[in-house]
Amino acid sequence: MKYLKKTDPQIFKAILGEAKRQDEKLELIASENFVSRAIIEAEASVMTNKYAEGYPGRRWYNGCQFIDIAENLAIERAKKLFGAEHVNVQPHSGSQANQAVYFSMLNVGDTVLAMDLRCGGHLTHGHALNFSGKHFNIIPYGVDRTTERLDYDEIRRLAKEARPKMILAGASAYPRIIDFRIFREICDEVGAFLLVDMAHIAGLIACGLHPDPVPEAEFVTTTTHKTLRGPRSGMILCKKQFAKKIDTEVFPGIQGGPLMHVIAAKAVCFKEALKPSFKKYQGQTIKNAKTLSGALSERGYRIVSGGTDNHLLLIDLSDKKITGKDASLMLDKVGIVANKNLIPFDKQNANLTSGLRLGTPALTTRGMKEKEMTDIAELIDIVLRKDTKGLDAVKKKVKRLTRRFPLYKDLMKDLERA
Ligand code: DSN
Repeated sequence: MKYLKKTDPQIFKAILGEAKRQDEKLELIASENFVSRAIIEAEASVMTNKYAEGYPGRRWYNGCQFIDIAENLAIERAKKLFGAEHVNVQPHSGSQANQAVYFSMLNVGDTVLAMDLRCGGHLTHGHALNFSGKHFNIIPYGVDRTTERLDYDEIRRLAKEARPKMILAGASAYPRIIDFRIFREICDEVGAFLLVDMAHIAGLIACGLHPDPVPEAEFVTTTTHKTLRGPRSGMILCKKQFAKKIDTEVFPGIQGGPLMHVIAAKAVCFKEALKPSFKKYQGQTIKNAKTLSGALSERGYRIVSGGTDNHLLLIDLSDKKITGKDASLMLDKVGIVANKNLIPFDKQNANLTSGLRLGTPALTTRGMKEKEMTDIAELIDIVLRKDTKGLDAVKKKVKRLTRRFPLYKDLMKDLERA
């Protein structure tokens, strides 16, 4: 980064600071991960210079022969990874992927059944201030009050009552398996089409470690940077019959020029995800989440729904006299990064929350396993118990752990050398 350092020392310093922060902290935000150096190289490449409005072989600008190679590779690899009939790799984000499906298939005012944000859904699943909540009639479904799991009978009942045009399955903070086949059946019963937003669990699905939505849904959207461990971006998979509709909605419908450096990086991500080692990684991510959940539960924390089947868990702090907001701030001070999160039927508002969401994708990428998860549960417990005498020891342990599992060793050296 010697050019950057010379041209813009302030930005160079910020990047160095961020690299150090990532290296020195325990990252437990469930939606974050660390990409490979290969992905960083593809994303920080000259492909950022090229305008390529259109699709491979039919662009509005000339000079797209190498761009087409990258986009075609991304498409073919994604198709293979997920067994999809058609893939659009151009959405800049998961939100835009969802937006493209809404606007290509629905009219403003149409009814959509989607998971309530307060029970684990996402902003684009109907939040009042989001395009979804502003333009569509959203009927939210939640989880069962006792099991804190999806209640498919209730979802069916709501669907029969509301007759939605689209049902949206998928979540941002739901630790259990989602049965996409039942969603398909409900859609067929009421004449709706199914959109599955698999952003959080895409990596698990790619490896067969979570039931597959692709055969069940007309549309499957995802981000590419969570469990999938690629660059920050989005993607849409759909049945062949909707290919033209969805492509036209992405461009020129809601986007202009695709970000070709990001698409090249997505292609690298999909190549990495097709390797057998990726399945091992996803399996370890789940084992780590289960271990972390079990260890916290043994220490007296109530885990929403009693545990986890995937990469994340939610701690209910309402009996600990501490909000999710305060818990996350206290943890951050000792180098443990996690986010506050609403839990089902939360009595707190979204700014405070009673919950803390923890995820294991990032730490698993660093090579951490069950033993480290048990140790981290102890550290979290010391902080949340407000054992102020123990805090220095926790900070030291975080340092020791992050040193034992260094991140981007060469990158850190390169940055410091620059
Ligand atoms: N903001 C993401 C998350 O943290 O789950 C969802 O897009």
